[in-house]
Amino acid sequence: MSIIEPQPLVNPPTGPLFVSHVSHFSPCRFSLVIPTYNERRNIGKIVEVLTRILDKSLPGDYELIVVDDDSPDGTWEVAAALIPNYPQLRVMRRQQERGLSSAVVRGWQVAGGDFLGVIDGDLQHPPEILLQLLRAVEEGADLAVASRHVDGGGVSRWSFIRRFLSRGAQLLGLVMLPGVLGRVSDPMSGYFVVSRCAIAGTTMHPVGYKILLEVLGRGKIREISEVGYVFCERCEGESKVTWRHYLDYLRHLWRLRNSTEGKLGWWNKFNFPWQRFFRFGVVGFSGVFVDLAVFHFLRRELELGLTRSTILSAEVAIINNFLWNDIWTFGDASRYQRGKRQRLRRFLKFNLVCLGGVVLQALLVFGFDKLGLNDYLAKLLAIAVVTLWNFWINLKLSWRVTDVK
Ligand SMILES: Nc1nc2c(ncn2[C@@H]2O[C@H](COP(=O)(O)OP(=O)(O)OP(=O)(O)O)[C@@H](O)[C@H]2O)c(=O)[nH]1
Ligand SMILES: [Mg+2]
Repeated sequence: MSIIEPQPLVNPPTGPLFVSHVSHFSPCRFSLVIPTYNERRNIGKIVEVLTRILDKSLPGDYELIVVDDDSPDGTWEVAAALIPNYPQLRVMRRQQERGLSSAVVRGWQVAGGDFLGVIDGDLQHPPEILLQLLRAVEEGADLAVASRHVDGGGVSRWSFIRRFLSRGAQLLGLVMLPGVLGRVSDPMSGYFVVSRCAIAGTTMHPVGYKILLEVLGRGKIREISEVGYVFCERCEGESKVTWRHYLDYLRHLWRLRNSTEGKLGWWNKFNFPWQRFFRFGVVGFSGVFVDLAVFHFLRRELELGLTRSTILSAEVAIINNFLWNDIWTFGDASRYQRGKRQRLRRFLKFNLVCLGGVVLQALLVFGFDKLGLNDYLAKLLAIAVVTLWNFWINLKLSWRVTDVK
């Protein structure tokens, strides 16, 4: 009869969520944290795949750290039983704390790596691109993010509601914390590698799921790289995402925004692209004339009705603005997204953002009017706010201009 020896687990650190400059644990090149909760059916597979990949490129110079929050399905136990076959594997069982983001930081706190990473334990993040992320930080990036919103990226079979919520959450973040979320195309990603020195010495205060926000908001991140990936469907186990996580996300944004570091970070990092904004304004101004000219032609020459003429002329103006913005305002970004499909997507997004702008304008005029402002002043103010909205959201969501090198 063989007796399975209980494997020693890593003690969870306590106190502030703080990664030190110099690790007190066995040094290595790369430490990858795998946060888990009820992933007993996935853990063996992911450890096997990651080990196969990392053994080839970093033999003996990496570690996998499973941080499990005392899963009722005994994930930590299953993971610990793998240790004899996987010498690079370490397992932490947390019983006093819970939560994905804090689990990641606790894992990094016991890590010995110069580069620190995180990957989901449910195989939804393709391990195949891990080496690309690692290479990017080795070549000098402070942070390398796996993104669903760049070339080669996407989601496999998300429902409309989930896509909508994900984009809505990003939009809200772009408005509340432009200098943080606007830096990458996929701030919601939970798959990335960061260099230790970029986050060392900073106390983290994450809430909920989005640890990348914390790293972007509080870390010393100068150079960023992105690698496209497709977020796969879960094959085993269940998602832990609930409505509470959306509330956590709001609390997290609010906390980051209000924290001193967050505020400083906001101003320091918020490098408003004035030149681009000027071009966007010029293009928008040209659109007014296109709109009026087409409106005149439709009404006088074709004798179309008022509503049809208004809608058609507005759409022609939108097409005019889109083309100029694509060639001129955001020409540098378009050059990297040349395909017909990509251009069509940009155009549809541009339309949607403009439509959102019209609704926003109506709401603002109504609000300013209630505050007792003169009609014309209310309209002018609303136009100014909506121009900023159109510019910023198009910059980040349609043309995806980020800090990424
Ligand atoms: N340690 C720890 N890990 C967690 C916790 N919640 C989720 N995880 C792990 O974090 C990873 C992502 O969680 P998921 O629930 O799969 O979230 P998701 O991938 O964003 O969403 P789905 O597509 O719905 O699966 C998985 O490996 C989970 O097991 C937690 O509270 N503590
Ligand atoms: Mg998942």
